[in-house]
Amino acid sequence: MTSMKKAEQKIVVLTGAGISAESGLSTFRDNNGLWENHRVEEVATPEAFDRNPDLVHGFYNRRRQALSEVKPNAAHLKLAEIEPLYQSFLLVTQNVDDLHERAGSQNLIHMHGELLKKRCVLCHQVSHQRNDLSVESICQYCHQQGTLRPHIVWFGEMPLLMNEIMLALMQCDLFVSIGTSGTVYPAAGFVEVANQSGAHTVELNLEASEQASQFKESFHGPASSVVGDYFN
Ligand code: BV8
Repeated sequence: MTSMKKAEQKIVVLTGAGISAESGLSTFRDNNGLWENHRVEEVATPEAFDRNPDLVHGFYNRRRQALSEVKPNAAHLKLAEIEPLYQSFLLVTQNVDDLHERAGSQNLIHMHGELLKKRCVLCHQVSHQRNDLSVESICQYCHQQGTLRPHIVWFGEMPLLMNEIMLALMQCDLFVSIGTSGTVYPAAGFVEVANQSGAHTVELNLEASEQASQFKESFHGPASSVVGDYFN
């Protein structure tokens, strides 16, 4: 581990579904590939939405409503606590829940979008959404009906703010990956960018991920304990 003091360090943290598991939100690959009883291709692709918008709206409505029943866990809180200690701290999450915000994280990028936002496919306005969406929903900006979709990055779609993320990865001294299986790209390739930039790379996960061999250090266990142990 480098001898740099935290106050001089630039850190990028990547999180995945595993950091929200102990808050009660299901991960993607723990229950034999089914995700809330759906195959991913059925509900998390633009084709699925075109084919069956009611099914996809229902899938996201249920997950959006579930957010009011869960709260951040010790891992989310620890990341928010340490943020001001670093010269620069960027938290990139693959998660679409709002637990990092509720824990107090400030410099946060949701690269796969957010459950609590919607987007109009006609006027492209993105806005906050707490209640259910449906094909009957009307855009508050262009007043069209049936043009609203979850502001979620589906498979085959480009993740958000990739330029900012890549720049931070190329400039960071420390890259810490938490609670992700390392199976979804481009997020799964971030550790390689960090390694090539000369950063120290650490994996904190319940078990070795698909990218485990790429990390200089790894600590296995539930996020609510390994994150606190590593950053203390
Ligand atoms: C794109 C929103 C291109 C949906 C999601 C090579 C290069 C580039 C792309 C590809 C490629 N090969 C294939 C692709 C296509 C695809 C892809 O990667 N497929 C995979 C399956 C092979 N990638 C894409 O389509 C991406 N887009 O590449 O666009 C492009 C180029 C030009 C122009 C246009 C487009 C978009 C991917 C985004 C898809 N959307 N989410 C939603 O949430 O509803 S991805 C989805 O998976 C979630 O965001 C999730 O976060 C993410 C990754 O899963 P994990 O977070 O890692 O969760 P998982 O369950 O897998 O693992 C949990 C881990 O936690 C486990 O390791 C477990 O051990 C651990 N854990 C469990 N409990 C705990 C724990 N750890 C600690 N504590 C615990 N308590």
